[in-house]
Amino acid sequence: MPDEKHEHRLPPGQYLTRDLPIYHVGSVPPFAPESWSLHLSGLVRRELKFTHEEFLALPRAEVTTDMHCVTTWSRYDLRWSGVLTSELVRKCSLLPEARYAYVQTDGNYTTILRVEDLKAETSILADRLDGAPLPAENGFPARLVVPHLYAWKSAKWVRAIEFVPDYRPGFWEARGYSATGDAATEDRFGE
Ligand SMILES: Nc1nc2c(c(=O)[nH]1)N[C@H]1C(S)=C(S)[C@@H](COP(=O)(O)O)O[C@H]1N2
Ligand SMILES: [Mo]
Repeated sequence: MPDEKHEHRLPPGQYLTRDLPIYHVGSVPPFAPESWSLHLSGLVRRELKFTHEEFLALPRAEVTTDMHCVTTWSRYDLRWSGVLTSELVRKCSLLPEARYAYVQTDGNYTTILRVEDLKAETSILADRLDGAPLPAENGFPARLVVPHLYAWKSAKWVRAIEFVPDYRPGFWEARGYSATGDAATEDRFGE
């Protein structure tokens, strides 16, 4: 990779790791394909609910991105494939008042992102990693990857995204972490 990019690539306060640590609260939730669904709701013109089969039939894309955990590890060059979140946002057609996306997962984790973070071109709801199905512990069957934000915003086992007008804290945000979580500016903690 080009050397002149390197110093900007590793965000401040991070160190590089070669493996991908598994990091989550609680245990890996079971996946039941028959009852699984992905729900997009809130300030949308079209509320959408996909079965697993329907999710698999959505237009697919691939992105290669870095991951930055707020506990200071960073990992380069993870190759994700799945459905771009910009595509999901387009499909449900947001109302102008939609400013935040509140994300809920199996296992009752929650987080919140700005709508513009989901519209970013490298944000994806992934179900494959490095050419293989995503391992359960990394979020199968659908995990967010929003590479420019600290990875607590990249929720694993996503089941619902609700578009809301105002900020509301998710699991880590309620415990002092940032509403926005921008890794490049070391935006780790909330007010
Ligand atoms: N559902 C859920 N998603 C989650 C978490 C979690 O606790 N629960 N932890 C986040 C954090 S803090 C990190 S660093 C990444 C780790 O992703 P990985 O285990 O695939 O490396 O998952 C994020 N997504
Ligand atoms: Mo993390």
